[in-house]
Amino acid sequence: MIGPSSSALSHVTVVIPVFNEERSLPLVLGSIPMAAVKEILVVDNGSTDASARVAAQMGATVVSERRRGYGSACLAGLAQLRHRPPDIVVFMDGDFSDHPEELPLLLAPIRERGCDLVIGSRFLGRAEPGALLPQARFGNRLAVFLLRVLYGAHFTDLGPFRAVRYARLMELGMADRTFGWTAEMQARAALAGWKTTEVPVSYRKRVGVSKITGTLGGTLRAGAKILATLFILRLTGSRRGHGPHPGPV
Ligand SMILES: Nc1nc2c(ncn2[C@@H]2O[C@H](COP(=O)(O)OP(=O)(O)O)[C@@H](O)[C@H]2O)c(=O)[nH]1
Ligand SMILES: [Mg+2]
Repeated sequence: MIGPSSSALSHVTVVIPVFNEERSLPLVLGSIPMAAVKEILVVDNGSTDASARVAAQMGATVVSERRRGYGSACLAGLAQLRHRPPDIVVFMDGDFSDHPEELPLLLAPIRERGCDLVIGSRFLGRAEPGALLPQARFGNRLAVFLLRVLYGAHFTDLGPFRAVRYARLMELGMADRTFGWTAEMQARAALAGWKTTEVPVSYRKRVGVSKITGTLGGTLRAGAKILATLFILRLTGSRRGHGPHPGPV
């Protein structure tokens, strides 16, 4: 059933990992182009604010994942979809940094050019001044450099706004439970020989305070995790690998 010509690839589900985003979620959910989307899954990762209630009120399906971490939340969202598999899953953050109305730009290369994964690049697009902190820019640059030299993969960003074929993603063996998730997906996609591309997307200052790149601890932890993910996967990953992840899940 996989392949650009075997279906219209019309079933699109959005997955939004969320930790305490009650203020931004209404804006995010309110600007997703619903004509292009069948379901929105908000994965509440133990929020102590009203994120889950706000999401449910606005018509999203709320999944609760107690194990903390960005990757944990994304994995929980994917697992939830097992019984109603979409053709395409779109990830975006819950902080209203991404521009959800740009979602159709991410779908087009999958539908029209048979791509498996489309990254929304904030570096090819327009990032509002101050939206990407210097440490985030530096970290991204280093990560995409490593993706190029270690994996031969050409990306300009590890952006959170991305579209991917769901069935393919489930075969990829994604395992990272924290902020290595985005880099892991791109590295595994390269190892598996996926057809990938990027489209320019816009990016603005988040609503509320950054929990990751806005703090020293968060930046160091996320940076270290991304680098470790890229090096370890290069050493352990299989070039052909559509198979399961060789390491612990
Ligand atoms: N699931 C999950 N998501 C998180 C966690 N921490 C932050 N996020 C989400 O990850 C996204 C990025 O976090 P953010 O604070 O904006 O970091 P920044 O983009 O580096 O400034 C947002 O949608 C957050 O809600 C966490 O521990 N678990
Ligand atoms: Mg953010």
